[in-house]
Amino acid sequence: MSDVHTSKFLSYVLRHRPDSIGIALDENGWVDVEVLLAAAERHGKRLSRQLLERVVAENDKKRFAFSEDGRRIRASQGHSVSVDLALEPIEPPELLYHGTVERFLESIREKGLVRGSRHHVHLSPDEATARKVGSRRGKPVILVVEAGRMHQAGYQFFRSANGVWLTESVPAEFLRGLEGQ
Ligand code: HQG
Repeated sequence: MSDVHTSKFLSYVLRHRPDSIGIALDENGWVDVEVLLAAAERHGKRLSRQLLERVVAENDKKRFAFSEDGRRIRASQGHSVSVDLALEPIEPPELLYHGTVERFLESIREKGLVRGSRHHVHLSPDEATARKVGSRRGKPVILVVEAGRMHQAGYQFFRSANGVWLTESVPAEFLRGLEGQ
């Protein structure tokens, strides 16, 4: 399998549908590498430990990680299945960014940012990353999130292993447009 195909396959089974190849994730989202390789093979996807290692190391967004002992693998964020990534809440920077598109703005102004089918709302540490996230859906619109003020108000923030900031929701009062956009 190509690296891109492997990354898409891993996203699907490690974030959304482990049951589609008959595996279960543990409560922290890990699965044994040997179990994953055997299950993938049964479902017609021939992977190797070497291919997984390359995808973990080289994936553009570092979507996957091995456990410290190298025996297990998980997605670093983006799950829709229930997992506890055991992330510690940490203090966010004053400002974070969210990339979206025009057609969602009316609803975002009304409801704030909501997590939809994912566990958390995903926020970017910088404008350029937010722009890339928004571009997946069309012409990007960047929203500025007053994360420092949210944190003071008691909202929790987490940072995934690949640097994505996560929070449960962002009420509209903490959002503003990017100046000069
Ligand atoms: C929008 C990718 C209407 C929100 C990326 C977004 C990221 C609302 C979409 C990661 C809304 C959700 C996550 C509201 C939020 N009304 N629309 N109240 N609140 N939205 O894909 O942030 O490739 O679940 O603006 O790089 O786009 O998967 O979230 O457009 O890090 O590794 O609803 O996914 O990473 O879409 O992207 P998503 P996202 P991966």
